[in-house]
Amino acid sequence: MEENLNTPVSGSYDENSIQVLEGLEAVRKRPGMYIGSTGERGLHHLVYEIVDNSIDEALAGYCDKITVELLDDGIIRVTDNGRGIPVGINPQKGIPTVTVVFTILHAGGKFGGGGYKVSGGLHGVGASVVNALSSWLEVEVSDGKNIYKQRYEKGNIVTDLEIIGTTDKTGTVVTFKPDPTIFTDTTTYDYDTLLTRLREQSFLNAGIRVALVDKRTDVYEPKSDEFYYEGGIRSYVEFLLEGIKKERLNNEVIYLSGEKQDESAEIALIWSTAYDNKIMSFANTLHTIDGGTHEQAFRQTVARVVNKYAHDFKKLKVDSDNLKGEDIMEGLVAVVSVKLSDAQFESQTKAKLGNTSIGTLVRNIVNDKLYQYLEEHPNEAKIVIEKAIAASNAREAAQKARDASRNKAGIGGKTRMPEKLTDCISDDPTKTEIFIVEGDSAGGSAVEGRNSTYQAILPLWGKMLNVEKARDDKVYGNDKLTPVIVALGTGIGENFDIEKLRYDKIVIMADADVDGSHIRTLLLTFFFRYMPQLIETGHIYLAQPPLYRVSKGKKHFDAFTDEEKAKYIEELGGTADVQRYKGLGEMDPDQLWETTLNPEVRTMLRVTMSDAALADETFTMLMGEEVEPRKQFIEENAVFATDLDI
Ligand code: TSJ
Repeated sequence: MEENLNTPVSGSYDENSIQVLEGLEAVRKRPGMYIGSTGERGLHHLVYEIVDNSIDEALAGYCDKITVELLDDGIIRVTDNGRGIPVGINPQKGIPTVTVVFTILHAGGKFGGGGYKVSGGLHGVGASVVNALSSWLEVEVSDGKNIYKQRYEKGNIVTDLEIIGTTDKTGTVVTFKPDPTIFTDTTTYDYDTLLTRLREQSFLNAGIRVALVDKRTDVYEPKSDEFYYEGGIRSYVEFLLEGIKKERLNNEVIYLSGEKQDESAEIALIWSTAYDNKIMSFANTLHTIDGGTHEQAFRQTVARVVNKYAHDFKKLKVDSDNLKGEDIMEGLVAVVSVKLSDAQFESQTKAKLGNTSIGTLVRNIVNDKLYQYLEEHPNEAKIVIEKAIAASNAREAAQKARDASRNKAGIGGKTRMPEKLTDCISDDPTKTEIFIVEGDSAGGSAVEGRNSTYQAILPLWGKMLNVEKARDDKVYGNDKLTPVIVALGTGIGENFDIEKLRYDKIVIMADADVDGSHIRTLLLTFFFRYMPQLIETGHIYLAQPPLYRVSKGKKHFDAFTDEEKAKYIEELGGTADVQRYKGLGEMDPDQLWETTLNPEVRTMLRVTMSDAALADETFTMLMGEEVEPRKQFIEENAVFATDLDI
């Protein structure tokens, strides 16, 4: 049949089209049934619904560019360079296929071709729903010869499918305006919401170019983004890793995949230095926010494989010990993407996958291929296991501390303070100071030398710790830190409440030697992980006991560094008596007051978040097996703090 410009492709409408209109009327009556909600989510869902069709065309291998444009007046335009929706007459309906797509409910997938086979949940309900919920919608199809166009209003056909021009290109353009009488909350699209979703789709469908262009003149500056990820979900994991700003523990993203019958699974993962995990799962490119069989299988099997490897290669101290799943998951960044023909979605939000067979597939892939990866990368395996052990120790320490801070209430509901705390007289938390002191003897001098009105002293350990003898996890894992938590009064973790802080300044007072550095690392790590707000609000300080006293006659200076010592000697005419201060434990109370406690003369360093983060890194590293590098590291990093505060 010869088709001319502006000639209807089909004749006027018969009983079929009346049926059509009835179908879409149901969508307008109960929109929530078809798109979940008529709020902001539903509004955005319209775009995804259209874009999904272009992605299907890309997956079928006929399209490599999709563009989404935001236009004024709430109008959206989606363009692809696929084959174009077929314009020929559909034999069953007697009208053009493209018209079927837009006017008959659930038309998607029912009309031949390679696309549309993946659908589930709200996905794939199709273009007709979008059409029904739009004030108007226009489709333009280029088939390499002609450009066809049809217009609809509220789902009703208002123009026949007409040829409006000629072209040597192929593709589909759909332009629509969501109906404000349906989307009563808002008809304003959020650029970033669309951006996130389109980026996600680009990751999950490697090699497709997706552009988002904001052309609205009324509200925003014009802006645009374009995605193209050759690496697929590997790129996704890299992207997530960048987002959390943590270091990687594996050299590269681990990629596992497999398929069986009509099911396939792809997994990309990497461990990082983060304390939580980020595991994103997808079924047929839909984000399964509530997880499901595929995600659960992944989590369980990663834990099982790491444990099995740790046992097989004797990486755990006690044979019977198993690392907990949550500790193995710490720092894990992963994307699990499965494809299956008959996806079953559970839960209210339809965002949880229910198919059991896909769980089996994921389990088999992770069991075989992750184990193999660990075998082939023993250094990475070691780091992953050490990280899990560190997580386990930290978790246990936190639990103990939490228990301690819950059981602390004494008579009359007043908190019973730790026995070792010598408190100050004032209870004005804007003026008081607490010195956390290393060792009992230093504690004794500090108690005598302090200003008892506003300075409290808490000795931490009975005797100095020896780095080589006391494993960090032992120190960290027992309840030695409980008195600190109780004395501060704030509680820790999610129970932390800065309003309950009992002191203005929390001063860590330890020697400038290896043991002192060790204690600073432990305390800073603890504050960083469980009371970061104390650091953020500038309450944590490091006392700076001087290293030398430089004196000549009646004049004397305290020097905190070798450079300072040299400077003072110079100032005193080139010769002076130099006395090296011994440890805090050997200072008498007056000396301690004069050099370290007295606000008039002392030097203290206020700890910043980056200091504490560094301590935390150090700590994680200290969890390692070998003593020598640990000791060396401590010596090289004996000083942490920066901001001077006198
Ligand atoms: F469905 C829709 F209207 F929402 C929509 C579909 C919107 C947009 C922007 C694009 C598309 C779309 C559909 N792009 N490409 C296609 N391809 C087909 O519909 C198509 C073309 C040819 C054949 C074939 O078997 O020859 C099969 C199909 C499914």
